[in-house]
Amino acid sequence: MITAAKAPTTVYEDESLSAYGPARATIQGTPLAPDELRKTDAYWQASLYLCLGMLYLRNNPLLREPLTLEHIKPRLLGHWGSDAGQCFTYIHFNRLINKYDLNAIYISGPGHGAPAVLSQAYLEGTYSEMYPDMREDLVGMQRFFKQFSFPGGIGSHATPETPGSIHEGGELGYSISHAFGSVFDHPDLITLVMVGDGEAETGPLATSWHSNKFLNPITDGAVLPVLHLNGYKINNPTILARISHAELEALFVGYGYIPLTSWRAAIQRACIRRWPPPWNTVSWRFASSRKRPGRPVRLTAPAGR
Ligand SMILES: Cc1ncc(C[n+]2csc(CCOP(=O)(O)OP(=O)(O)O)c2C)c(N)n1
Ligand SMILES: [Mg+2]
Repeated sequence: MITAAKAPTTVYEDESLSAYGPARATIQGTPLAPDELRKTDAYWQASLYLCLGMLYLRNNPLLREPLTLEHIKPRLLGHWGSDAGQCFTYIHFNRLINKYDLNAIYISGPGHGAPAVLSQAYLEGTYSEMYPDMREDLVGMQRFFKQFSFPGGIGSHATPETPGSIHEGGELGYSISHAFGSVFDHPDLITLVMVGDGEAETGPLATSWHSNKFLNPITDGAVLPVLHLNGYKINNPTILARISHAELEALFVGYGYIPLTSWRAAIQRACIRRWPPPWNTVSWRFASSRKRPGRPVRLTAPAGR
């Protein structure tokens, strides 16, 4: 018997996601207190500043002097594209890890956007702990910026030197497989995996959405894939950001996920909920009307470009 998959109803049924569209909030209420929201937003802005600093600056890290050519890296190597979305997701996931005392890891599919994870390591203090010459002061920040993708420094992808890194960034396609591998036989682990929309076009990644068929919800942990629809693979349009939103949702329903869509403003106010066994998974929810447990995939809005 063939049963038609029922796609969840979206709040914006008639509106397709556009890489150029406005930020839209889809949740009701205010899960974050105003002060918490302000601080989280400030942390995000600081992260973005660090990302830009790594990409462009070799000196004058806090722009205390008027910017000159001498301060700018002569050759730019590095990706901005996924940095904003990755920082955003990382920060909010961190907030939830603290709030719910979760045992969790973050896997960066677009590991080419290394400034995202490096900025977090630096702000958390682990970078300076591991590399004491890169302290959280003016001199340390200058070194931290300059070394990024620079002769004698570190790579532009999330390389093994990145504190806490166990997944080499750079070769696209394996993030979902690694995420599922990480939770097999680890029932308490939640792995959030960020997938670039360009990365999603690689053969290995396109196939690996089906890894959910191998997951035992009782003996394994949970994977929370976040698809980052920033619309581009470097500067070329991505397929998943160009099909209609209904088609995109239907695709993921077909893969066996419950797609939840968050626009930038919605992510900021996203809340988390743990379902009881046997689902044993975490569901990010932006609309309280959704009561169905499952294995969600999040389709994240353009925030990177
Ligand atoms: C297997 C593989 N093929 C090609 C590349 C070259 N490459 C680096 S980044 C990138 C685009 C990735 O797009 P996306 O995941 O959307 O990241 P964004 O450009 O949005 O940061 C490509 C094709 C690669 N790193 N690995
Ligand atoms: Mg992209």
